Amino acid sequence: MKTPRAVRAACALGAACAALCTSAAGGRAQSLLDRPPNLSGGWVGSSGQLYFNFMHRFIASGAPERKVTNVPTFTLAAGLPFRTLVGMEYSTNSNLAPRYPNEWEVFVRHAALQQDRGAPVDLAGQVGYNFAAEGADGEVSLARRQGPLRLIAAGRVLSDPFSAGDRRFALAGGGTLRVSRYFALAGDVATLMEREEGEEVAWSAGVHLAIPGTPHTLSIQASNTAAYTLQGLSRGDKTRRYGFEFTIPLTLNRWFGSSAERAPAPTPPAAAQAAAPADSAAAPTGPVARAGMRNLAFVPGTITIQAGTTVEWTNNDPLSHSVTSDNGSFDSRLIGSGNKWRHTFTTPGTYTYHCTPHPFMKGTVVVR
Ligand SMILES: [Cu+2]
Repeated sequence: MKTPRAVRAACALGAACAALCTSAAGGRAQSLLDRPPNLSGGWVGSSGQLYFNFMHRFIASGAPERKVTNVPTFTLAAGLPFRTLVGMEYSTNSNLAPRYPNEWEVFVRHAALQQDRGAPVDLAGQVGYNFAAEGADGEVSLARRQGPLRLIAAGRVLSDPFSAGDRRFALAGGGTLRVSRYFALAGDVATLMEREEGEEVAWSAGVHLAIPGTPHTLSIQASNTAAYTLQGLSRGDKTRRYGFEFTIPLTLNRWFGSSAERAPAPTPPAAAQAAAPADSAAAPTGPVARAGMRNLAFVPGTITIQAGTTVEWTNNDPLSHSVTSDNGSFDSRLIGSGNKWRHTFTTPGTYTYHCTPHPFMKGTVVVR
C-alpha cells in the first residue's frame, strides 16, 4: 500500500497555517444549507478556521444477508487568507482504481467572486491531486443565491485513472432550497462526458439541517457515488448509498486570536454615548445601511457610511449574535435568530466591533 506521505504533509501544513493565520476576516462556518451533498459550490470557509466534515454512507446488500457495508469519508480543510481553502478528502471503499480502495485527494480552492461580498455570483476554482487516479483534477463552479434558492453549476477536468494521459470532462449541477432557517432540501447530478460502461449519471439528494445554537449542520442523504473526491463525485454507479454528513468547524481564532483585540475596552465618556442615541427599535429618520450576520460572520465585514447613517443588522443565523463595539461605545446585547438591531453613527471614525459569544466574528464600520 502506498503511504500518502504528501497527504500527511499537506495536512500538517494546512493545520499549521490555520493556526498561524488568525486574521480578522471573521468566521464563516460551512453550512450544508448552502450546498447539496455532492457539490461544494465554492465554499472556502474563513481564514484561521479548521474544518472537519464527517460523511458516512452505507450500502445494504440484498436479502437474506442484508449485509451493511459502511463507507466513511472525511474532509479535513483549513481556511487561509484571500478566500482560499486547502484540504484533503479521504474516501474509503473507493472503486476508482483497482487495488486502491482508500482514495485520497489533496486540494486548494479559491473563491474569486462571492455574492456575500457584493458580486452577482459566487465563482470559485479548485485544483487537486488524486492519489488513486494518480493525476491532477480541477473544477470551476458558479453559484447564485436568489431568495431561498441557491443554484450551483460546475465543470470539471479529470485525469483518467484507467488509460494513461487522457483527460476527461464532467459537468455537475444542483442546488438547495431553504425551507426555513434550520432546514433545506438539496439535490444534484453530475455526469462524465462520454460515459463508459459502468459509469452512470451521479446523483444525490438530501435533507439538510442546521443544529440550533451551534455552528454545526447535518445532512441526511442518498447518492450513487462512492467517494467525495472530484473523481468520485463525477461517477455514479448502480449502488444506492444512504447516510449522513456532519460538519464540524473548529474556530482556531477563538483560541489563537490576538488577545489585545479582546481586552476589555475603557468605558467611553458619557457624551459619546449620548451622541449616538438611536439604538432603539424606533424607525430611524436618516439614511439606513443594511448589514447582517450569516454563517458566523458579519456581512459585509466592513461597511462604509456617511455620518448620520443608521446601520441595521439582521441576524440570518440559527443562533444568537451580538454587535458589540470593541471600545464599548455600543452593544446590541444578544440578537436572536431572525431579529434586527440598529445603531446610528453620528461621528466620523472607524468603529470595530465583534460578537460577544463568538469573539472571532469581527466587523468594522467606517463613518465618513
Ligand atoms: Cu455570534
